[in-house]
Amino acid sequence: MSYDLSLLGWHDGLAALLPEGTVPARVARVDRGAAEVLAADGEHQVRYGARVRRSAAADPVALPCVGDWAALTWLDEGRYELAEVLPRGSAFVRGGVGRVSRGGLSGDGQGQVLAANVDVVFVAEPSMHSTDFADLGRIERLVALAWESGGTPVVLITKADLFGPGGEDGLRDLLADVASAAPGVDVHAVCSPTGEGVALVRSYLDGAKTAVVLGPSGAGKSTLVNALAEGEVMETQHIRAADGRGRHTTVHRQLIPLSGGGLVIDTPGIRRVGLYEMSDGVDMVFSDIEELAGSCRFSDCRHQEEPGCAVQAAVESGELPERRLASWNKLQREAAWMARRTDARLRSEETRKWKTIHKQMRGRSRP
Ligand SMILES: Nc1nc2c(ncn2[C@@H]2O[C@H](COP(=O)(O)OP(=O)(O)O)[C@@H](O)[C@H]2O)c(=O)[nH]1
Ligand SMILES: [Mg+2]
Ligand SMILES: [Zn+2]
Repeated sequence: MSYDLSLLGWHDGLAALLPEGTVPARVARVDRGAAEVLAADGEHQVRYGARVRRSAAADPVALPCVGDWAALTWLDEGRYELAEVLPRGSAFVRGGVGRVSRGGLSGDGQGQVLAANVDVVFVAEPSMHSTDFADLGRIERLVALAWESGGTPVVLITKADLFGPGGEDGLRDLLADVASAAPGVDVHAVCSPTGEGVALVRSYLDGAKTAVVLGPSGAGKSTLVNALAEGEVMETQHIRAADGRGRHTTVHRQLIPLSGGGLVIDTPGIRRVGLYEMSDGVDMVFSDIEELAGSCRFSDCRHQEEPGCAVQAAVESGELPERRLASWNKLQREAAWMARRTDARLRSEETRKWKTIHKQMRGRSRP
């Protein structure tokens, strides 16, 4: 299997960055210290060179990740090595996850790159999740991260069929609610098994664009990726027929090239996405609140109990849903907290660095 690099998104701007004597390849998947890459001469399993390992040890953000463009060098022993990660056009970074600390917020201030060089971020949210409707707060959070990544968010309300026959009104209302939770963002209803909306989703990848699909587990992300790829490339969740146990769920992030160009990255459900150095993203998702805030009496209004608050007035008049102001507050606090964590980490790194230098100087001055 060989690849036409231009269908994988390779362009002249990247060619200019490629070190001499190396071969370009796109990272399709990573697995502890090794990557599966797509190159003009086929797929390869490559290990990381010394330079990559060194920079990743200093900062995990430098680790190769799915979607990266890499420079490969051919080793005498007859295999490629991943010598360098080319500068990223965009990166989807999440704060450290899995650690819940004081305040109930997760994150250790260390970012992790989920996907690189992504043009479009599909935020998949099921129209119904057991008995609950789509979670608007989760959409806001992922859309904020998407803006921050440099990609363009598009919200996909999956499993549109769950509204059932005659549910068109309910679905229309839901789409309207989602549209107001993500101003300026395209929102579409999708039902992958019937193919509804799939061609429209595919059109976002025209021109060899790269998309990542985010959303909770069970949203139908892998089913959508299979529909886009017109084949069973990703396993979807189902009860294993043989023993009736276990569910196939996506555990790896994987880049899938589509025939005719364009790529899509499938991801496991993200349970908790911390906001990492988030600033503009939150403002963009809450552009309606930002705009109202311009009419508040005080320029530093926190939209709580201040007199002349245009945001509170909009909540009272019903123009702005109360849920949305609460969500804004939550994400603002979280972003501020993340920023402080990151500052603290940078400070302690700085201190560590100086301690090492001082130790070395002392060592050297000793006779
Ligand atoms: N009713 C319905 N079920 C769907 C749809 N898309 C996916 N599913 C089912 O939802 C389950 C989870 O899908 P999967 O693609 O594995 O979700 P993922 O965890 O987001 O990758 C599977 O049993 C799918 O068959 C849909 O549009 N409608
Ligand atoms: Mg999946
Ligand atoms: Zn205000």
